[in-house]
Amino acid sequence: MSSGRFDDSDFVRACRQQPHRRVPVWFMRQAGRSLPEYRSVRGTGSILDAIADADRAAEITLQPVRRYGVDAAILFSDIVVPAHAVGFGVDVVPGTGPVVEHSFAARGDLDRLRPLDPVADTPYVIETVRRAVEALDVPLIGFAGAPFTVASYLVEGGPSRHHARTKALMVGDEALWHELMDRLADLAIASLLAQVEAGAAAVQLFDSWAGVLSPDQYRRGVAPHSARVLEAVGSTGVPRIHFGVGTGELLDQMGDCGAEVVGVDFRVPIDSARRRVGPGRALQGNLDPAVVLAGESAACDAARAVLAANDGHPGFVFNLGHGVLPDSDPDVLARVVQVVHDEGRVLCQ
Ligand code: 1CP
Repeated sequence: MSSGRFDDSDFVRACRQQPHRRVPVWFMRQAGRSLPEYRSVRGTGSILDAIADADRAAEITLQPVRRYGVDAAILFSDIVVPAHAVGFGVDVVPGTGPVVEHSFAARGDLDRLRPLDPVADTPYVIETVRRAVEALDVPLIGFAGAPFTVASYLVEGGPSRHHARTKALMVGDEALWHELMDRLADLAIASLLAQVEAGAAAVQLFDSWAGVLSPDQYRRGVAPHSARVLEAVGSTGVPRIHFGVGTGELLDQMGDCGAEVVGVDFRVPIDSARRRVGPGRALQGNLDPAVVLAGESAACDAARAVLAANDGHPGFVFNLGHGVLPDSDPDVLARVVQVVHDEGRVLCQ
């Protein structure tokens, strides 16, 4: 399989480091609270209800493409959907994020993580992908949470700053840790394969919280599992993006996990990230989302600095260094898209 009718899109070609017309751009969390049209269809209550409603979820997926003219859409869903769907007992609380009823603490909790059957357990995800792809004229990015980041919610019971219990399990009971990571890798693989089958033209593996780990912890406890997920999706032929926050010291290892594209947060300039990741991988990033709050001129200047640090390299997808902040002005983001499209250079090698 390949990215099908989107093989010639700027986004897919940039992921593959092939010559293309303009620097592609999309934003993590481009759908969401910063958009008035999102707030008007989102409804109240758990986001899981909106995700389970394919009509609403497909509409929310399309909104940022209409609004910003970005080069890719991202599926409206959440990283905890597979764990929720197999009955682990996780909800997403408005204003907080994922919250787990009984956190993962002992071997017996593995039984609460049976394999995911995407058709039976998450038919709404497949339906949302199908509907969105039918309506879109840019590629749709499917996604999953990487095993470590999903594990951090299941073990901590909710959002956490230090991820201390998760790290303690990782180093204190390695056997159980690897079994937990295996189960979560299986969930991610099943979910990603189903999304690609339904029409996603690329996938992103979100390891948002991997930056709390030392290089050695990452090597022993995390990298093999993320690599297994990425490798399993490799058979589909769609580009794979591997993203984390605060991962400056892990970029070399993340680049070795098999993805075509490595996501870079705002802490590491694109040129130094390229040296750390090495040749053969495209990069995605890395405008600081906070700069968007500083207004149009500051945001556009910072976007130009990101473009300058990339210096025309064809293996580059413009994005934020993390997700759009809820208070962002959509007009500023729209201007950033224009600047990237008008001023970004793509030098053919
Ligand atoms: O309406 C709401 O309830 C608002 C918040 C929200 C949204 C818009 C949550 C709760 N999830 C989502 C959708 C979502 N989540 C998307 C699709 C939208 C898009 O990107 O345009 C995606 C890709 C995610 C992925 C996700 N969920 C990640 C990885 C990306 C990242 O930002 O690092 C993570 C860590 C989550 C967990 C999560 N879900 C929601 C919140 C507030 C959080 C973070 C909580 C925390 O700080 O730990």
